[in-house]
Amino acid sequence: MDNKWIENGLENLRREFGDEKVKNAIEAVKQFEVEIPSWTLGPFGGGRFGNYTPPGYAKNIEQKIEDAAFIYSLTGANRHLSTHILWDFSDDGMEGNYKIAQRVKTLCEEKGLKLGAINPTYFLTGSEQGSFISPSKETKKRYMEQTILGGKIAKELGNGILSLWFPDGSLYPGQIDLQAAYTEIKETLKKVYSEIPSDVNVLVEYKVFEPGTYSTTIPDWGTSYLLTKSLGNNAGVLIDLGHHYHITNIEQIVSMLAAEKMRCGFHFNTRYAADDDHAVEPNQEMARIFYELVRGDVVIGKNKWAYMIDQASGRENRVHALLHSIDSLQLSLAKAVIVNTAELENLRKNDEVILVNRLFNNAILNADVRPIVAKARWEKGIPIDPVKAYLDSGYQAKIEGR
Ligand code: PSV
Ligand code: MN
Repeated sequence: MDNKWIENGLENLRREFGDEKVKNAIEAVKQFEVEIPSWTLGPFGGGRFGNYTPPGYAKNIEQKIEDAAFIYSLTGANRHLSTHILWDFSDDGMEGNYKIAQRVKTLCEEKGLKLGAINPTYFLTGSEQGSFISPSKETKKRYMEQTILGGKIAKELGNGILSLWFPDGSLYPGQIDLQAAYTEIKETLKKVYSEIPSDVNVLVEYKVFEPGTYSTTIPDWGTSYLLTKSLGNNAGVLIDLGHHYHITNIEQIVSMLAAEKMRCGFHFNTRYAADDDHAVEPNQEMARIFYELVRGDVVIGKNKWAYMIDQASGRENRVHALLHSIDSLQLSLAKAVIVNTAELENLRKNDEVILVNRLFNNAILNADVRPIVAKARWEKGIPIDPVKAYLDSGYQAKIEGR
């Protein structure tokens, strides 16, 4: 990848998609921001393969921040670090602690990072019967308090984003009262929302299974939508790619939420079987999702949604996998931006069913947009190939000695 390769590539793309589209794609890639989660850098996801954890994984919050800052120095895209309250801001894994959050914020700032989305942790000790639907009053109270604390941290120390994912659900038909569970989570959410600063963007994530195998209390985007609508204007749906049944048209979910002008969020990853949480690949589905995000004008600018990579690298080195994911997201974004929308409209008007699909896929599937992403990086003054820069840097050997 040298300058000549970039310029020749850009020339080909300009010829096919036009100067304006290519310029816009470079700009979009430069501006796109995505958070990485602290827990992906740590031992999270281990336990399989005889407790194998990839060499060099971060053993404490300082190391997580060090790795995130290294990734940021190569990508310029992940200024914010997303944190989980009971993993990152707790002494005992039971309660959150504001003072620890303050310390983590300071540590982030010392490395040029910022605190990103705050995630209350509802799925550790004591959550076997759920969190907000737990029959144990103490458990439920503890989780409600943690949520309110999360709202305060998001507002005062973070970037105003609070992401909620609940493990509530059931394993067997008849185990819980499904209607009561829905009502309980709805009413409890309303109570905590009223105590969260009104400008905090509260995102409610859904998941069709896990840990519930028969039911989860918030199984799909419709449920999330109903719940967040009942809360207020600053609540929105959080989509995670791996949380759907197979073949779900996820980009259509994006299109509807964008059309509703809801402030939402997206957790990126790749899945083959279920919620695999693999690193992001630049596949067609991802590019189609980005097409709808771009179409909804929620990727950059004042209406942008909250974006995070939610992956757990079981085999692959953490830093390597996250760099690969950011690269994949930028490629997918570039493909989405260069779609020839004017010609798409013309073909639609003429009901050219096949031609419209071919035109769409010229960008989404066939275009080599690597020169766009490389140019964006070159203009930002960062390595044009961050994965190679990491491999050449000796950073992996360094962290394996930590
Ligand atoms: C749940 O599977 C999830 O997607 C939620 O976003 C959690 O916060 C995250 O993964 C980590 O467990
Ligand atoms: Mn998620």
